[in-house]
Amino acid sequence: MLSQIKEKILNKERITFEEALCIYKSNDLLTIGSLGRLARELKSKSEQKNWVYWNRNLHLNPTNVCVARCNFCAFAKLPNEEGSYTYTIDEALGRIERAIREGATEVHIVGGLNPKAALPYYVDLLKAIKVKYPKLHIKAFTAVEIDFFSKLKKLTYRETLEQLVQAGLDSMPGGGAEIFSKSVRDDTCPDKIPAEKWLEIHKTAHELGLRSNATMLCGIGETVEDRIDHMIQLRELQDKTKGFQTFIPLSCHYEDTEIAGLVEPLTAFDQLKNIAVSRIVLDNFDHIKAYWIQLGVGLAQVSLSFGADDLDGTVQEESITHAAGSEKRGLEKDFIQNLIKDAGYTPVERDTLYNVLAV
Ligand code: V47
Repeated sequence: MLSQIKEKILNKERITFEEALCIYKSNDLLTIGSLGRLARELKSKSEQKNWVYWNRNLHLNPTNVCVARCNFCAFAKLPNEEGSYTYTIDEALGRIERAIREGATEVHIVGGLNPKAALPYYVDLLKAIKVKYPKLHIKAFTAVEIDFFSKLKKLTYRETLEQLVQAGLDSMPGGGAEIFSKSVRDDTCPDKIPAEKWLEIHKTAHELGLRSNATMLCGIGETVEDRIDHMIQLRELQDKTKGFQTFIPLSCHYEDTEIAGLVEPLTAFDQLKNIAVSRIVLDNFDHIKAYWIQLGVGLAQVSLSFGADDLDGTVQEESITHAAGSEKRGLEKDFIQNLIKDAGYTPVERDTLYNVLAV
C-alpha cells in the first residue's frame, strides 16, 4: 500500500483519508520518512530542494491570565492566582528589546484570554511596538483570542482584525486549533471556539490579505483518525483561500497539567509520522515546521528527513510549552544552522513571509 501511495505522490495526486490512515498504521518508519521527503522535494523548486528555513524570533506571551480552562495547559492562571502576570507596555517592549539586540525579525505574540488585556491593550501594544521597531514583523493572536476580543467589543471578526491590522498586525500564528474533533475539544478545551469558528477566523484573515499558520496539538487523547480529519479540514480551507503558509504539528507536554497521566504520551514514531503525514496530506501547504521547542532538537533535526522544511527560529522567549515542562528556549543561530547542515541541508534565514534573508 505504501508503494501505491508513493506512485500517487509522484503523480501529484491527492492522498485520501484512508491512504493517510494507512501511513499512520504502518511502522515502516524509514519508508514513511522517504515518502514525506519525496513529497517535500517534488514541491520545491530545484535550487530549494535542499533548503531548510529558520528565523530570528521571540515568543512574547504578554499575559497568562485566562478565563478558559484547558486540561493540557500549564500556562493559564486565574486573575489573582499566584504567578499570574500581565506585562505593562514598557515591560513587553523591554523583552522585545533584548531579542532585537540578537537580530530578531519577528515577534510572535499570544496570551491568555484576559478581559483586562483585550483589544484596547493589544492595539496600544502593537502601536508601541511599531513606533519603536517599525521593521519588526508582528505575528500575533490565535483565532481563539480574536473571537474573545470580538465578543468583548461586540465587533465582527473582520472589524476586530481590521483594527489590529491598523495597529500593526502583520500575520497570524497557528495556535488554538488543538484538534478539531468536537468530542476531543469538549473533553480537553470546552471553553475554546469550535473548529468552524477557528476556520472562519483564518478565512477572514486571509480575505483581508493576512497570511497565517495552522497547528495541530497531538497527545491529548485524539485518535489518528482525528488528526487526519483535522488536516483535511485545513486542506479544504487552503484550497479556497491559499492563505496558510505553514503547518506545525505540536506535541503535548504534561508537567503541571490536568491531563498528565490520563493519555498516552506521543512516541518518537508518532511525532515523525505527524511530520510525514502532514507533508503528504497537506499538498497545498508550502511549509511544514518542526518546532524544536516541543520536539526537542534531536527529533526536530530528524524531522528534516521526514518532510519538514522549517525549524522555526531562535525563540529567545517562550512561556507556554515552558510552563508544561520544556526546558528548551533560545538557540544560538550557529547552533540552528549546524543542526541543519549536519542533516545534509542548507540553512536559509527567512523573514516571517519566507522572503530569503541569507543563504
Ligand atoms: O495554541 C498549549 C499549544 C500552542 C501545551 O504559528 C501546548 O508559527 C504543548 O501555536 N504542550 C501555542 N503544546 C504554540 C503555537 C505555535 C508554536 C510555534 C509556531 C507557531 C506558528 C505556533 O501551544 C497553543 C496550544 O495548541 N499548547 N499547552 C502543552 N502543554
